[in-house]
Amino acid sequence: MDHAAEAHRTDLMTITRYVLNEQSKHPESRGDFTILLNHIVLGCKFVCSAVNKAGLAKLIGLAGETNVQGEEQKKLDVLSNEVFIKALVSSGRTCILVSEEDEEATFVEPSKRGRYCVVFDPLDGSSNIDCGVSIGTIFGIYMIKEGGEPKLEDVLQPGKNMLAAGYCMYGSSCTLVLSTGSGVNGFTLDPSLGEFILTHPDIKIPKKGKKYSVNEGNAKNWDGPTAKYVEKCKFPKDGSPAKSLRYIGSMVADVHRTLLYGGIFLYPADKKSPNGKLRVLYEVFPMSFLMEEAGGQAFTGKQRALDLVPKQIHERSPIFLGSYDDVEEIKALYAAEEQ
Ligand code: FBP
Repeated sequence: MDHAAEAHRTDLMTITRYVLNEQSKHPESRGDFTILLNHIVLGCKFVCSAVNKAGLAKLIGLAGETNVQGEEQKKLDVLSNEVFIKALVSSGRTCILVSEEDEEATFVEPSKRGRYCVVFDPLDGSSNIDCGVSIGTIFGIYMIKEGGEPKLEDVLQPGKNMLAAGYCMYGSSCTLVLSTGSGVNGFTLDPSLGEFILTHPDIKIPKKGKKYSVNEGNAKNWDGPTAKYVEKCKFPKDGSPAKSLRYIGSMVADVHRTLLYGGIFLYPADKKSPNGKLRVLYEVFPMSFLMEEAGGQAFTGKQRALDLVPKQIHERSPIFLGSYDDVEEIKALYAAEEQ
């Protein structure tokens, strides 16, 4: 018997054990973050099981309501949002919740309040729900000042002030990718144990990639630098091989592939959507936080994405994120445009 392999196989690094280890590095910590994260993990497990059995449980299709973005809500959108709101409030560690599905921020009642603000997209990639293509949950965590009365400004902060961010992808396997500000780690749900096990330790995105990910259907509305960049991906003039296009249409899935394989994901502004499509607080910021923690970059076309200061909770922003060198190329094209 290969005892080393056996020892490794039986030495289960669950996400809770991982976060407790991280917590032990902060003697001042009271364990609140670990408790909060466990409630987020519970929400992800619930949504994972609901997504897996959606077709069987009649959870496919529309809920008959429209969200603040003017999008028709899917049954799974509404269910996921409800599960996360209840899990986060019942953690007793949150004070403000911002969800893609709710017009207003939720201020937790004082008796159940804690110091964390959670911004989240309960189910990202709605257009792919009914056809069983990978979708996900995205979240970011801020903390309010000690003893402060929670106010909206506590979430309208630059992304660089986030304490932690992550996403959970519901695909061929269920993978939760998390950063608490010291690197990025991926955990895969072992359905037989009901536990997220560390499978992708210390993820580092390759410095340069062979793939680009964008909805080319919007090409006619793109600005100069974006059009030039995608042209360069397809027809490089420096003798390097052309990049391959990969676009799933679920940000979680497209960013997950980009994080592991390298390359670039972009949802630029265009004449139709002058501020792009993706939302700053619960899509752009968490993914940019993870990308920088993994050695990549995230750029808005004007600035470092994490330096943005949102003015309202559902604000949108263009985004270019991925391998360091690939994002450098698009930054150079925008800089040239400025001159
Ligand atoms: P929601 O599904 O949560 O609204 O997210 C937006 C999203 O689906 C992203 O996941 C994805 O990257 C993008 O929109 C796809 O947009 P498009 O269909 O315009 O390419």
